[in-house]
Amino acid sequence: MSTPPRISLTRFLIEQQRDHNRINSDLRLLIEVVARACKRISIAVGKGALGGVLGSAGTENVQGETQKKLDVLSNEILLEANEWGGHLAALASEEMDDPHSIPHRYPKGEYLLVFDPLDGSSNIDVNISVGTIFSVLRCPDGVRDPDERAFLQPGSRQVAAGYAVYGSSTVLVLTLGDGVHVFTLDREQGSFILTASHVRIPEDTGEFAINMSNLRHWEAPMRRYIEELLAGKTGPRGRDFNMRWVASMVADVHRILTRGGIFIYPRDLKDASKPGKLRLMYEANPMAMIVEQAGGAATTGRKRILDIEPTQLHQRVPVFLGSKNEVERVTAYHREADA
Ligand code: AHM
Ligand code: MG
Repeated sequence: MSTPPRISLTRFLIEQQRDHNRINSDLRLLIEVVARACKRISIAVGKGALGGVLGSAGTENVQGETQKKLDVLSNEILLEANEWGGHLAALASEEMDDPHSIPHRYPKGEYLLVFDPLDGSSNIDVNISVGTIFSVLRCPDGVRDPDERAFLQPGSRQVAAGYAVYGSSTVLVLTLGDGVHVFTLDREQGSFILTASHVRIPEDTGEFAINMSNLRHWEAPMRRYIEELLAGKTGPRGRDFNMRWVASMVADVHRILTRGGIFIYPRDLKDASKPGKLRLMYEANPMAMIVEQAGGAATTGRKRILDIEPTQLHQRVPVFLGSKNEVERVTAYHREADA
């Protein structure tokens, strides 16, 4: 019996372009460059204390969160890798107040890249999985110098989305709008190898992921949903549910992609100015595209995430995503309560 060929990310992308006409050479280059940057970030994360990269950078980002050294370093790696290739019109990131223009000395391309360079950064110093999340949009026609407005497009217009998890192995998950594909980093060879194609999230699940410490701040339909899960076999659901919370969205979403589950970061009433914790453009939208492409669902509890018309680069949204039947149930509870 012959072993199946090892398909590298490079080969996968070339075949997507040549055989399926799904991407052009600029988008192929863009994905390759992001993947290369993720390899560098993976190496920096893997060195841990030996690399001198743990701890706080002593600065704050636009959302008033303290930046870790690795947040700053990962942002620089992604910027530097993507500036000069000619495939981008501009970049934006969780760690930068405003979009970053392509320096005039380099050519400009037709795509916009927006990313969370190191998601789950509260886990960096304790050796728990962190990751990178990215979303690719097209620069609107006729816009030469894109500012924040160019990025404010609904998630349904993403042309690609993905994330990397820096865990016990490094994986890169990618969608180009035709299913979800998983690549695992072969550390000896330094290349991402396709290890799962057209991944599907089971429609039913017995696992939920949420930060339970916020329970007292949740809205009524949200409490109803979780109380029913917690009641288990003897409650209205008639079966037991299990809970997992890594506090790294990339790791929690990756578990859901692998074996199902529902991930929730709901709106809470702790701070009325913040409709949720997670950011639409570089957390919710790319993850929603991936989850939908894998047969799951992603809503704010009230509407589809990918249909939101963004108003700000750093805006926050409630996030409910994963196994379809659970996401639909909790969304129905919110709609019933509103009616
Ligand atoms: P970050 O982008 O600053 O790391 O914040 C996002 C993270 C998510 O990865 C994770 O799901 C959530 O924040 C964890 O929040 P909490 O600290 O409430 O558990
Ligand atoms: Mg994040």
